[in-house]
Amino acid sequence: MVESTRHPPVVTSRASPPGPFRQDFWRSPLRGPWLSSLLGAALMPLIVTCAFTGYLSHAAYDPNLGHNAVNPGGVDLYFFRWPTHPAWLYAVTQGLHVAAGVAAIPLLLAKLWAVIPKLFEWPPIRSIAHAIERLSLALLVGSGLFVLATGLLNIQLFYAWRFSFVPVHYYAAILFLAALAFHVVVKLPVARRAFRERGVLAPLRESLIQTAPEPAGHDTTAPTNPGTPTISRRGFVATVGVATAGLGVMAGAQSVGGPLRDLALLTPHGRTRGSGPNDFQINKPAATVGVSAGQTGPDWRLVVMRAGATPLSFSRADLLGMAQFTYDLPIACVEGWTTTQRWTGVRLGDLARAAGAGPHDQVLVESLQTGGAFHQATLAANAVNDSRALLALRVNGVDLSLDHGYPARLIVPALPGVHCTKWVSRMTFAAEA
Ligand SMILES: Nc1nc2c(c(=O)[nH]1)N[C@H]1C(S)=C(S)[C@@H](COP(=O)(O)O)O[C@H]1N2
Ligand SMILES: [Mo]
Repeated sequence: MVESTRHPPVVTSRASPPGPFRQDFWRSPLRGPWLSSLLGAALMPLIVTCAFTGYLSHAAYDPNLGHNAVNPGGVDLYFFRWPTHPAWLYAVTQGLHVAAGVAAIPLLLAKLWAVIPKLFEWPPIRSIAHAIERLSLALLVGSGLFVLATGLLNIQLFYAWRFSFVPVHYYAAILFLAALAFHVVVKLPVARRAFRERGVLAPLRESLIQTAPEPAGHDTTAPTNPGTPTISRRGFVATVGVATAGLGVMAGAQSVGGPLRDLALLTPHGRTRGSGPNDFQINKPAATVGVSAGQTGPDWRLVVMRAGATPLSFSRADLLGMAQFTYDLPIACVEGWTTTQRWTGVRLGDLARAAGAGPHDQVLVESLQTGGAFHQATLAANAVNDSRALLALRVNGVDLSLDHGYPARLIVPALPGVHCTKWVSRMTFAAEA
């Protein structure tokens, strides 16, 4: 028998167990290198967006926020200081991160469906090269699903695990990107050939009747025993595309206001609670973190000091007696939701001067809340010195509600929501390291 070099005949090992391990088990005529390549190519811009905005998010978390930012081995991988202009910067980068990640889910599932015969290859290992390829695919798929799943659970506020989300999501993403780079290098020739032979988009012009299987061969996902198509490639790709766009819009809508906001159907912070001045999204209500009205009553004092110097103490009336400023600023959460409100309060710069802090001082802000990752935050000097950075006392013309941080909370332009500490009790200025 003469083997064709282009499509050598399928060698189904006699030892191959029945069912999915037999290549003729997988019958969809849609599967093949062209479909896998198209879905892979479509995933790339979403993955690049997630990777880039994820990196930016870690940069925005700097400086050290209660050890939440990831600085491997203490090495600062962020070669720039996160700016405080424009105020909506983090709302955009993190909104994109979450929208692109959510939009990738249907595409990734479709891609996995397209290549699933590879999972059941028999014999499982044919050579050392084959073993390396399969191991890299296991890493790629495993880390990819893990990064998406942890991200998805995080934006649903579901923390039913014991590890800390930030470093785990971060390192899994690095593993994924490394495995992806390897995969792209290995598969680029396959994709090139599929697109050259079939056209990049030409198969999308075929109707159901014209839908023919890709040629089967050794080491391909194209079926050796194709069934009759029940959907055209165009129909399949359009279905996945609509799911991708729809989920992306629903996730992205929580980063915008106005009527589009109502499209944020699948995320807990999508909708507002009512029409009152304090009825916007709440990340953690006071009761859930153990902050009570008793602690925030008339006896509450804000302690402000420069490290090592005599502490100053302010009552809420003292703070209201200082110069008040009002700005429209967003809270932009790492979970990909944003809400812009009108905040009124004291400039951080004025508190810094009152404490005798220098122009290059950072500030450690601590909350009445005792536990939890966000009971404190450190702001860099550029945030302290931004004239719109406030210790807010009021919102939309009324006192802050307890859930939004009464008696006083931080609101800082362009920083992640985690830096907007609620129920502030102490601010300590110190020179930046
Ligand atoms: N003390 C304290 N401050 C906090 C938090 C917290 O859990 N505890 N959550 C932060 C996070 S993650 C966000 S997104 C904002 C949300 O503010 P909101 O609850 O007023 O909407 O508050 C920040 N301030
Ligand atoms: Mo947040």
